[in-house]
Amino acid sequence: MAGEIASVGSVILALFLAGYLGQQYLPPPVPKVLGLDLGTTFCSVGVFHPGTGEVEVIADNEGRQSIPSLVSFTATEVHAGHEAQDLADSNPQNTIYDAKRFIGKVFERDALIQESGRYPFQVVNNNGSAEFLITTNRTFAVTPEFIGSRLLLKMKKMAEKHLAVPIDKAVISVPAEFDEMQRNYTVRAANLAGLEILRVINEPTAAAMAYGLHKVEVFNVLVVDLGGGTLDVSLLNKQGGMFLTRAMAGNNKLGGQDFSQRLFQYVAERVRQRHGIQPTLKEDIHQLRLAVEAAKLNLTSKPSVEVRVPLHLQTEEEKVVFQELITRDLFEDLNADLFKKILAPIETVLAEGRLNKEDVDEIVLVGGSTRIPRIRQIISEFFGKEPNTSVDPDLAVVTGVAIQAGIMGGSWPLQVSAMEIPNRHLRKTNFS
Ligand SMILES: *[C@@H]1O[C@H](CO)[C@@H](O)[C@H](O)[C@H]1NC(C)=O
Ligand SMILES: *[C@@H]1O[C@H](CO)[C@@H](O)[C@H](O)[C@H]1NC(C)=O
Ligand SMILES: *[C@@H]1O[C@H](CO)[C@@H](O)[C@H](O)[C@H]1NC(C)=O
Ligand SMILES: *[C@@H]1O[C@H](CO)[C@@H](O)[C@H](O)[C@H]1NC(C)=O
Ligand SMILES: CC(=O)N[C@H]1CO[C@H](CO)[C@@H](O)[C@@H]1O
Repeated sequence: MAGEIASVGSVILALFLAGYLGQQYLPPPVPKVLGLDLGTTFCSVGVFHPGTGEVEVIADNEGRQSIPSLVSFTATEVHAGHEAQDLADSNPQNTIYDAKRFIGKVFERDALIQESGRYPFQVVNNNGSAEFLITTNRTFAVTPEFIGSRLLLKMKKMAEKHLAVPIDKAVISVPAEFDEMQRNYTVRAANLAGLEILRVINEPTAAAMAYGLHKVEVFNVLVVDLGGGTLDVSLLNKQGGMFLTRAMAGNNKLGGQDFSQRLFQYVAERVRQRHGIQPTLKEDIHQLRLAVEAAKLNLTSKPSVEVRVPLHLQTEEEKVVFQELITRDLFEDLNADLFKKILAPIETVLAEGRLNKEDVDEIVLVGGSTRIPRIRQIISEFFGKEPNTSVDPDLAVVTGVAIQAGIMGGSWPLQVSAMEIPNRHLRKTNFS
């Protein structure tokens, strides 16, 4: 008996020692909180690694660090991200995108009808809130927050698979202009995905944090976010180490899609001049749009690109090859008036914040369209200084959210929990 007790005691002692010694050889601590960027067109998830102090934006099996914000319903399954995008052409009425534009919003009756006209899926009015009508082998309505939850669930699973631990806590970003209800419904989307939200932070604040601006001496930060369809400009003020949004302005009808459209119109006209016929076949238009999009992206790094597109035009069997050299100068000329529109909201936030442009300490660029060299030039000429561009503009927000997640997870040297002072009385000025 005494022997047994002694051996139990030594087992406990051995376990204790193993635990103690093991601590020194333990793998680095694993992130406990996710950073989520639930964007209108793309979503990303990142974590802060306490061991290395680095942010990692988590990639899927194919190395992609963002998933498209699409959810597609079939009779048997709900698909999110790239899988949903693959179904968009064959299942357009059940493939929902842009759900973020509807989340937590109460619409006037006419506004909702106007909104819904532009989508291939059906938007229905549930007492002022939008819902999407899905028809597979049965018909049902889903809410914008349900769509959000499927995207968040997908990212949660990507992160858990990559880190090999379950995670049920997160920080999430929202547009600075989101009101309390939109924030609440975004949190609800995360809750539906099995995530507890520790903090909601504004996207421009997150972008500023991605550049480490929470750690350096700056007072005024201007964030320009130019995405596929919208421009958002925010003026942030740092007070006692925390960011306060001082002013917001934007243009919700200006973005990369508009720049592509100008190039598309030009290319379509060149097809007509060369081949005597306007491209009207669906397949031709699709191919031209893909080529225009690729050319636009390439013109960011090259002064010119050769576009080559086989087209049917009219003839059923034979294709003609449309070929054209597109220069960056041409692309800039086609969009000159649109590019100039970027300055109006910038001037507005400076005026509302009662600042001169010289008072802006740092300029942060977010969104894929800020890669366009001419846009960077317009901004740097206006301020007489270079914007901060070292972080990938598509990943700046998720990077900052992951830093905030690291802070919330306690893996931060500073004893702080928040980087933002909420501003409930702010209104956004919209040009468009
Ligand atoms: C719809 O189709 C799926 C798979 O084919 C089936 O499991 C389900 O029972 C069907 N539902 C209805 C309402 O017919
Ligand atoms: C519809 O919304 C209004 C205000 O937003 C609310 O007072 C009312 O109870 C709602 N009705 C239903 C049926 O949910
Ligand atoms: C948002 O959620 C909070 C906490 O759950 C609640 O107190 C508040 O009333 C909600 N606000 C709106 C506008 O839904
Ligand atoms: C542009 O770049 C992509 C890859 O980044 C490439 O596949 C494509 O052929 C390039 N050229 C044009 C004319 O778009
Ligand atoms: C032009 C530029 O890169 N500016 C700043 C970007 O942000 C860092 C802070 O992390 C500054 O030190 C750079 O000067």
